Amino acid sequence: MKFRILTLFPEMFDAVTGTSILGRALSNQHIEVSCDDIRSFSKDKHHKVDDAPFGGGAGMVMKVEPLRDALNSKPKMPNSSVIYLTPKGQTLTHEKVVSLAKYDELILVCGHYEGVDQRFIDRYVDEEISIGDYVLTGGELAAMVIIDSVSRMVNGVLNNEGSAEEESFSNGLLEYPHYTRPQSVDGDEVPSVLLSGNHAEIEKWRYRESVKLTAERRPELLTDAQKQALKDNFIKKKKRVEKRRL
Ligand code: 4HQ
Repeated sequence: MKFRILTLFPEMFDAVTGTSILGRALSNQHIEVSCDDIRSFSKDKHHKVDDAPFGGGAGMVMKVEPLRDALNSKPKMPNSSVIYLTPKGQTLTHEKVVSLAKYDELILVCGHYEGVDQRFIDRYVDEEISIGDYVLTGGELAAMVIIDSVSRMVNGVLNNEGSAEEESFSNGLLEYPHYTRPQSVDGDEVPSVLLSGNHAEIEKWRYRESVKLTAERRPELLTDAQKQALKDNFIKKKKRVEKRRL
């Protein structure tokens, strides 16, 4: 997977290229990250990349020509998508991350100020993506979220092959809790089932914990079958309590 970034701040991307998993993915050539500095494509004597909005109002708008020339400075790969990061875009989800991982190249356009001239978006952008309902100072952090989340879906990037599948959202549920040594810390114990060595019981326990946590925090993620299973379990427990009382 190749990530090509159009940005006014290429140095910000050192944050993702240096770190553990992505650093290794880069050296293994599972992924590739390159930046094109939009400012270097300005033909203006002051390297201007923005201008005041037509119609008036606060802030500045990024000009079409430097963005267009930065984009056209290298050929696109055949299976590539041009993405503009903006709060107006489709919200990023696990499903969206998985579908983006099918491309060979993602070209990530990072805007600043009030955003970019609409004519650049209309002519060159394939899709607009938002990483959430809040406002950033620029698209760079959003682009890094795309790079990070999409990279871990690329074959070979995670060394532990199972771990992309087992985590939150891959099965549509929030993750079960994790524990490691020591078995007891400040009087707080690891749930005993995890020490039992009974893998079928451990798997059942983890699945139930996932469903319980999802019901508490994100009930909208549960399927009808999972909600029904929770109810049935609740009824069974109530019946057991009633039996004990008799
Ligand atoms: N911005 N998800 C404004 C975002 C953003 C988001 C990027 C701020 C674009 C012009 N991008 N610039 N939320 O807030 O992707």
